[in-house]
Amino acid sequence: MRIDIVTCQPELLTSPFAYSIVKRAQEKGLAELHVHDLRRYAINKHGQIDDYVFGGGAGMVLRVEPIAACFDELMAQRSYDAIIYLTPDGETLRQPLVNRLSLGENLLLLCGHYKGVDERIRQAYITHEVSIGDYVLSGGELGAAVLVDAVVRLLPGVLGNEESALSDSFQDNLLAPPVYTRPAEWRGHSVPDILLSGNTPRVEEWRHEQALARTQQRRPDLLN
Ligand code: 6GU
Repeated sequence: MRIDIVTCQPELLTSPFAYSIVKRAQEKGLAELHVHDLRRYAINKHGQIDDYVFGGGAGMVLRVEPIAACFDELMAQRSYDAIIYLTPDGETLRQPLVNRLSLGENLLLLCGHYKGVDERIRQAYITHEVSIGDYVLSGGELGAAVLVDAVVRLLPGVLGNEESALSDSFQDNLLAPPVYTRPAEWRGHSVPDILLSGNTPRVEEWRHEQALARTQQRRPDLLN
């Protein structure tokens, strides 16, 4: 999968992709990430990309021309399965949407900033508007990093068998069960006996019960 990310703060998107699973996915050639600095498409030599909001009010809005110039250049080179605008008024990102996006070949992400982008960009180019939760961030970059991480780890070959995404919380609408490692006893707190029993079917049964109980307690909304 190739993911292009258009932003006016490219520095915010360097470290999120330089570690761990997303880094490994790139090294294996399973994900190709490209961050594009909107400033390179500025309308004048002062590097202008935004402007005052028509009708008055505080804050600046990203102008159409830099975004259109950048998008047109990218879209002339390949077709995109989704063109996603990261914005607090978008659809809340949940696992089913992540799963669907992970099936694409090329994704194009646009990070909003300040008061947002000119509405005409949304109408002309954007196929999906995505929020990562009900709070306001300074820009779409952290949302883009979250989306990329969630999508890339699902690409075939990225996770090893033992880290398989199939056992993730949310993949089956259940939270993950508790896990333990050595030592079997710590400050008087011991690991549940069943996990030391070697009885795999009973362990799986216990994990399912724990997942259900935890979901019932913490996220009953997931059980409908
Ligand atoms: Cl994607 N962007 C911004 N600016 N704020 C957000 C968000 C995104 N998701 C939640 N809040």
